[in-house]
Amino acid sequence: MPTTGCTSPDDIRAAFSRAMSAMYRAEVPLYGDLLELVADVNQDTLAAQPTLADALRLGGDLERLDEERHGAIRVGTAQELSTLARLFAVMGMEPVGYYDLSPAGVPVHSTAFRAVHEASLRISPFRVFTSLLRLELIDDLALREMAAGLLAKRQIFTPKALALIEHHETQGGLTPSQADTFVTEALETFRWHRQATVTQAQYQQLHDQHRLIADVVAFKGPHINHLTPRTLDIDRVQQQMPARGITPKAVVEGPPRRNQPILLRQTSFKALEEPVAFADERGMAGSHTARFGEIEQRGAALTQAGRALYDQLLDKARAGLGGVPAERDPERYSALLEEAFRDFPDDAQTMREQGLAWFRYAPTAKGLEEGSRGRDLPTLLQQGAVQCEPVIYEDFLPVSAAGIFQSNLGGEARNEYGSNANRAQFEQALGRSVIDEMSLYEQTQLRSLEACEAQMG
Ligand code: OOG
Ligand code: NI
Repeated sequence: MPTTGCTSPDDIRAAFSRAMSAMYRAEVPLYGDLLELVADVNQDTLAAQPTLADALRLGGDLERLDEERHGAIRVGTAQELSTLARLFAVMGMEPVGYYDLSPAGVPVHSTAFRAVHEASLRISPFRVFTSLLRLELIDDLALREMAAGLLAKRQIFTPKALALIEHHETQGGLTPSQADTFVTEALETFRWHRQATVTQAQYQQLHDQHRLIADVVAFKGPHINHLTPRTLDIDRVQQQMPARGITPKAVVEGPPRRNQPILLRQTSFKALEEPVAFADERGMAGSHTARFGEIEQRGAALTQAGRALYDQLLDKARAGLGGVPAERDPERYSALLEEAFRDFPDDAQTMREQGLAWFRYAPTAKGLEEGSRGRDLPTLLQQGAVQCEPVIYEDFLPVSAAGIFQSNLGGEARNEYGSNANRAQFEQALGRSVIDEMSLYEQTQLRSLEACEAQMG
């Protein structure tokens, strides 16, 4: 717990998320257009579906809807990653989950920094998908050394940010004015730099190895590469994007459209080609393509059993493509997905009965009046004394993330790095272990049941 007189980490995170959004909006105006579209669609959806509004209110999701966004960055060294972990800790964000992107031909592994308690998530669900470049997967030794050398020379944090991180660690918090300074200083790490740190020739070498390597290595810092607002109807946003001058990728990643949304559906607009200046005087002005926009629709967090079923059905749908990339035949992929997911129950009650999703329980007015009277949970639910809503999924999906990476790296799946998960190595770089997301959902469900018990006796 923060010392008295300190700004709570949740409030620092909320302020940081707003500051980041404002910065990105100024840097990438198309993101602002996307925000407006999402806000319009959310409003229409809530107006058309009052029960959805009620469900969101119960879960504490309604007030946070406009606050909701995630971002992504890519860093180059263990030192950068572990310092980021300390920076995010000031804002109450911890590393949750391990994602291996190597099977998709992207030489990184990742985690998501986010708040872990439902009370904190309610204040600000801001999350950052954070990837660490894996130079060890690059065969070209000379290139690997050049990249490592460039990374060793840069400092992605400002001296003031570093000092405030340390202050937070030793004093247990930041005063309001320190918190303000921290937000401003931390933001610098995520800012776009037009000026590359490499010569044009070096950039080309890095880029030819993998566009992602140039993106991580050739600049002063890990610019935020996208920010993602949460929509209540992703298909509608996808459909309306072109009319607002935004070109979406062809396929929405994740599960198909359902009555009861599950996990996470995502789509993005193509990365922009932006002017950059190289370090050599003779070097001509060039361009770099990295930053994009994304939207997401979040649904129920699944239990291990639910997730296993999801993975199985997704595999089935993808196998049906017979090696043709989904982006090349979106209609067919969408049909395959619909078909495969017929085997996933599409209503909250069945999902609950089959143990496929996590739920948050709350007594109804009737239940509060009556008390539990020794009834068990199914009876209380059936008699309307307790209500429940699925816990919202707060994390990411590796196959979807790979699809987002690829569409913005301008390529299709390559399989040159094999399947190369190495969680232990990632955690060593991070300086701590990542949290298992399932345990977090389980705790949220448990706390809601305990609260029911306490209120109903
Ligand atoms: C991250 C891509 C993954 C998501 O939402 O799954 C991602 C990146 O491009 O750095 O953002
Ligand atoms: Ni994303």
